Amino acid sequence: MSEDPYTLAGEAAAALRAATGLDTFDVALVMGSGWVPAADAIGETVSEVPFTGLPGFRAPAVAGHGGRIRAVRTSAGRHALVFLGRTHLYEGLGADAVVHGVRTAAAAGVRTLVLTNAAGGLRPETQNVGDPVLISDHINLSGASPITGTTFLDLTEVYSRRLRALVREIDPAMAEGVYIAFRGPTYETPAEIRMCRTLGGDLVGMSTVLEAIAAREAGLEVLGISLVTNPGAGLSGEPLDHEEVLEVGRATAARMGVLLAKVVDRL
Ligand code: 6GU
Repeated sequence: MSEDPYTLAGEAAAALRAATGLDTFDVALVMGSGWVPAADAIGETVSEVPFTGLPGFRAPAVAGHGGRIRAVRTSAGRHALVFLGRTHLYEGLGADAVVHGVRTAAAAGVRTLVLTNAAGGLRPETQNVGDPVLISDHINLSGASPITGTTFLDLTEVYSRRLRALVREIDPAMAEGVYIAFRGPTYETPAEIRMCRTLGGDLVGMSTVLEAIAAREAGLEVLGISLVTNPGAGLSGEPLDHEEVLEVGRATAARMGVLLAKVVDRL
């Protein structure tokens, strides 16, 4: 196995092609925890490959983040790679491990990446539990970057205007907001949530931003959608509970899947 992360992603893409019998893929979707019903709604499963069978992938550490890649054929005949589970920075494996799936998807021919996540809502328009919110931009407070060496990368339009407009055609009422990412695994303090609101954040979470950066480096067009699973700490008076985050994901994944299926077929 290679040490260079881009070479390693090329090896994983070759293994993925061999395992699925498919040569190239139109789109990849990274799903939040326990989103199997969403994946089911995208289309017919061609094959499923566990992360453990591919170079550079590790089985995710947190319960509910089951790690595998599903190759899907949509009703319109598109081929999608659906990542069920992802590596988070809080697992301590580093930024390259976090974005390995995105680099693998790019090496497998994907040109469009859909990133989903479970997030805390920070404003009235982004605090309805179970609602999807379009990510318009991000603030990376994770302290990490997947871009190493001397590469400068423009991030003026990380989350594609074109793809956001396309989602808006499907659901004109969907809220849009800025996603702030922390390293985790702690949820924020109420003071940090107040800081996020002051900074212009609408959503808060522990994923997505490094993957979006790696995708832009690879030239992919990126769509980001958060599923609001709870208000940020201190906004509701209730403590935050990972089980509750997973439960909201499970309860609303099918609805997210119907939306994502429409998006994929209109790309
Ligand atoms: Cl409130 N914070 C973070 N960092 N991640 C979350 C969340 C909050 N809710 C769901 N995921």
